[in-house]
Amino acid sequence: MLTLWGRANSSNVMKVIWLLEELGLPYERIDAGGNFGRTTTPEYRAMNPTGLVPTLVDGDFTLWESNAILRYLCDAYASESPFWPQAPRARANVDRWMDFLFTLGRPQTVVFWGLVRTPPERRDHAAIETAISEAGRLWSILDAELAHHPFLAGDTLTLADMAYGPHLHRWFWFPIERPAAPHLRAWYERLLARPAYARHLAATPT
Ligand SMILES: N[C@@H](CCC(=O)N[C@@H](CS)C(=O)NCC(=O)O)C(=O)O
Repeated sequence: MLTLWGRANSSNVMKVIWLLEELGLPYERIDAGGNFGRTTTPEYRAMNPTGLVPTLVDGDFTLWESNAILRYLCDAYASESPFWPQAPRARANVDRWMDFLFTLGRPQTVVFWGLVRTPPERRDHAAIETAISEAGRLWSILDAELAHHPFLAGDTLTLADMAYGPHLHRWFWFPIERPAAPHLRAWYERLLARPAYARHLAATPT
């Protein structure tokens, strides 16, 4: 049995849940991080010295870093799956988009923390506005890519879509003005049509 440590409202946990659900793998999830705590205990730190979530335990194997977990699950349990294709160029394309999330994640995190996790009286509106503008510019890069195919890395769902899934929902949920991005919106609607996405990733951000 796989065990996933991490609270269900963490974007990095959500993408792992989504993959587990898409693959139909049995797993147990243990709430940890945020208000649940548990990540400062010596037991948790022995599994994951960063004290962050998620952490995956598979028998005597423990793994942290969400993208590494996604790749491990595909390799170990679904090596023929199109989620992480084996052909070098197709795989590199998926990896490229997963890595680009580190760039987009910077302004997106400022917006998320500013609008969701910070009380209104303590918000840095100038920083939030700058981040909205930068995130919008970066999401537009995905919008342009999605003009050519229905999913981020091609014609089928891959780990690239899963990596962005939580952030995409938040982007459309934020009460902000966004640049027009029809392909991004169509992609979001396409993801919402997947039961696992609708159920686990499209809740109100908290
Ligand atoms: N690069 C790490 C980042 C993990 C991370 O930052 N997790 C956040 C939640 S999204 C966390 O643990 N925050 C502290 C907490 O929840 O207690 C990954 O992708 O797994």
